Amino acid sequence: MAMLIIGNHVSPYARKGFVALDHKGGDGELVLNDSTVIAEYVDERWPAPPLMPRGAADRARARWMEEYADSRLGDLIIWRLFYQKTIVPYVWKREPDHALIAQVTTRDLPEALDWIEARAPADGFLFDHVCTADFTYACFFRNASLAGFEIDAARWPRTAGWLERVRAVPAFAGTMKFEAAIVGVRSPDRPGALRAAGAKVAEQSYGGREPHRSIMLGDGP
Ligand SMILES: N[C@@H](CCC(=O)N[C@@H](CS)C(=O)NCC(=O)O)C(=O)O
Repeated sequence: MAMLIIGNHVSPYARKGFVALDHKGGDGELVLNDSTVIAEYVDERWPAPPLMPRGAADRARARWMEEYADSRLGDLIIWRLFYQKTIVPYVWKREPDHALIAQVTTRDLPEALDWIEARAPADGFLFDHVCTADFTYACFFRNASLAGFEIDAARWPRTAGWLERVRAVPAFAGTMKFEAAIVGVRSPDRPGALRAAGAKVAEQSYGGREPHRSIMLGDGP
């Protein structure tokens, strides 16, 4: 099994790729772009255990659930909340936009969680076995947690219970030690920190020594 994933476990998109690969029990050298493309490739290339449900209708539903998370939760959790709570103060050394943080945590994310709660499984996973779509939600809410937002289990019990089950899947749980090794660590020191934590890290680093302006937001120092 041969794949090289460029990224680290603090990105929900990169984490999705690592989890998909670890769920199959592999590692390697092939370069692809986009977490959805990577997870689907991994699933097609190494079919067991499956990362998509069986049946065309469920597979279409799984892709929509994943897409909602990648776009809507990506916008709310990564580009607004995580960006304002971590990148702006600690990387750019600027005062975060507190009004934007308040809007996301008190209005936008609760609305998204109401949408998710209506679709979250009462037990088990979204489909009959854990799939990329389940992992994707756990990835985004892991970043919400790193940015200080936890799911209120009294208000969204199905979502909270479901994501707890997803986090316990070994491929996902296994990412925690790598995340812990790099949170707060500067980019040039991350390969060493990851190796010390037992991760397989490529010889060549694709990370720059200094942070660059966000391509996605057109924002920087
Ligand atoms: N659709 C892409 C999104 C990947 C993405 O946006 N990653 C963020 C990090 S979480 C990034 O590359 N940001 C770089 C930037 O803002 O310049 C995927 O699913 O892999």
